[in-house]
Amino acid sequence: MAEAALEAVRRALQEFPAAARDLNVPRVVPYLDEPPSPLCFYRDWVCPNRPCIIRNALQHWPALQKWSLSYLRATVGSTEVSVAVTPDGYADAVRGDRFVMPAERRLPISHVLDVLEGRAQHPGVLYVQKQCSNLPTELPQLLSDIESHVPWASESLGKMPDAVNFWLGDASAVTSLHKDHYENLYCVVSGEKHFLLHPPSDRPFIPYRNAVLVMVRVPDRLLAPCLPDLAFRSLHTSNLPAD
Ligand SMILES: O=C(O)CCC(=O)C(=O)O
Repeated sequence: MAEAALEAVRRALQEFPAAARDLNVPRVVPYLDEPPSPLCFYRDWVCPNRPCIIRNALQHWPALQKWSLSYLRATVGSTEVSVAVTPDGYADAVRGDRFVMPAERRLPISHVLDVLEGRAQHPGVLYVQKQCSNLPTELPQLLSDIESHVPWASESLGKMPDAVNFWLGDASAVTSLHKDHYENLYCVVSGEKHFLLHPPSDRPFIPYRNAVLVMVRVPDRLLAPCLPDLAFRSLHTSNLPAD
């Protein structure tokens, strides 16, 4: 009897993610043709944890017209920024029992652009990707090309952004599955970005376990796509997503 009840619970749990999606998760992420009002943004998207794609939100940013590769080269080409370097593009990735952080190099933006354009070689995959407001701290010359915050979002959330980050990479740079403790506004100035989103109802089915936090630590010449040979530096153990 108890076994039958347990089996029924197991079955119900197995069906739960699909049922929750059917009930509550739109099949496609909706497009808005203009930015929502602060109230609508909060009510319709932030509160129910729903993603949306907003068109025509950044038209007034000079960056949209200006940020070509040649402009970036001329304006910030010689500026050194922190660049994540990985053997295969997977930064902050779980490998076996380890959570592997990328190596970090200080490189001039012009070198990153050369590599992205195929004009220069660098071992591994380069990705300008920081979470600590690298736009104002590392590339202040670009600030006049954007707004320092997105006014309708700041009003909606009742605060200014905690961080304003600049990301630059190509299709091989992949950020691992994670949950942010922030609301994110991702402003695509050029190119495209693919996100794989899970609804909150998937959370119990995404495996978590303890992983040893390590960092890729190899000379550049060894950053070849052969992970098993890489050396790692242990940082500390932390509770992190398993996949
Ligand atoms: O752009 C990326 O690669 C990652 C962005 C990210 O981590 C995020 O939006 O939470």
